[in-house]
Amino acid sequence: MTQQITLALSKGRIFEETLPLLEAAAIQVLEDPEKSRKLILATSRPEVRVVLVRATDVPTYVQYGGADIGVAGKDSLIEHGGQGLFRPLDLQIAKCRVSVAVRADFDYAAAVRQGARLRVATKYTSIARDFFAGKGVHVDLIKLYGSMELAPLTGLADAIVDLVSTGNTLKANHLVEVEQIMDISSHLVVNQAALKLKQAPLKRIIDAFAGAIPRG
Ligand code: PRT
Ligand code: MG
Repeated sequence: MTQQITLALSKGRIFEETLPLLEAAAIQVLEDPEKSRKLILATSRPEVRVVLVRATDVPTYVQYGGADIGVAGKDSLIEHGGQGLFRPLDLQIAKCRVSVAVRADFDYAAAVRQGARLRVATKYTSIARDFFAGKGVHVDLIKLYGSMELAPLTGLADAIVDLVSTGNTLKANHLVEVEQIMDISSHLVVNQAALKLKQAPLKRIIDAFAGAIPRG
């Protein structure tokens, strides 16, 4: 009996950048998620299907076995905590960094030096809490789910912790990057029980991905 494999991906950059890796595993996704409203996509391999979930939900799907395997940003993995996940590969895709940014007219260095309490808005509360605790900077964290760039512009916060790739979004909103917290890329995550029960088909996918990871 062939074992069914469910792969969790998010639409957008992770989906796009995972396609060449799937290609290396001889798996073609048969539908374009930008054109279809379907959340379950068939592939050229009848035993493999792709489920589309929010980027931040990929670790949760894989943890509880809603998917056997998934691709998730290190940012999402840290915020999730990683329980129940085996993380065999850094795929070196969807790269960016987590940074602290403030309004161009806000003196971040002075605020930190003076020991002021910083108001920091972010979707990444776990990363932000650890980072500022490590620096001995007191922060009030404000949890947001999107459009972080707006927070310093409206007076909601002094600073944001967000993902940056080209820096264009910060620039367009008159924000400046004042600290780089960590580099981010996407990782392959596997459900720990599935790894034992579906070892052979999962190992084939992991090995094919490993051989196709982009360099640099
Ligand atoms: O969009 P949605 O709210 O559904 O979820 P999401 O934003 O978490 O998902 P998605 O698909 O946008 O991102 C998925 C993953 O891609 C993230 O978890 C990261 O690991 C990775 N990634 C890589 C990025 C970026 N680069 C990135 N630039 N995720 C988001 N961005 C955003 C960033 O938040 C900011 O708004 O792009 C903007 C900055 O880009 P630049 O190029 O202007 O600096
Ligand atoms: Mg997004």
